[in-house]
Amino acid sequence: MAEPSALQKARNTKSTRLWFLVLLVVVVIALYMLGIIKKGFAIGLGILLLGAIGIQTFDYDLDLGTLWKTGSIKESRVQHTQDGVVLKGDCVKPAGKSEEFDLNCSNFKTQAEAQQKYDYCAAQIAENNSGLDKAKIMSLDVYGLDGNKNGIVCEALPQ
Ligand SMILES: [Ca+2]
Repeated sequence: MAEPSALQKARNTKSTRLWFLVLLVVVVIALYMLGIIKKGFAIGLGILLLGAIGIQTFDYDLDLGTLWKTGSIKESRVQHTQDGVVLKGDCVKPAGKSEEFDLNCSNFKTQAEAQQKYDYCAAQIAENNSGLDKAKIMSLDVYGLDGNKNGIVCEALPQ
């Protein structure tokens, strides 16, 4: 994968994206005040954007296009890892203190269960990141489940 450009880096910075969302809210308000868009539409957009800002301050962003289509926050989550890998939906890494399913080997009963989750998310990552092939995804070990990076996760767990 090529080195991310300065622009890409800026776009991936949490505060940059937060300010971009705030700017969008201001634009929506301005469009409404100028009578360019209708009240209901402005409120709908405003709620979506404020929701995105709220989520932004946690651990992940929302893909507004997906949110618009599915209405599901869970499916619309987007996360950028430190390596610049895009994770989406139920493959985002949970927050540190999150009560939702944490991606540690101790959270799986069997190796097969962990492997299934890993294989599913590895396929998602390949789909959402052009230029990341299977070998590269394996070498990144995004979820920290595969210390020796051989593609077999949680090898200490029972089959
Ligand atoms: Ca392994």
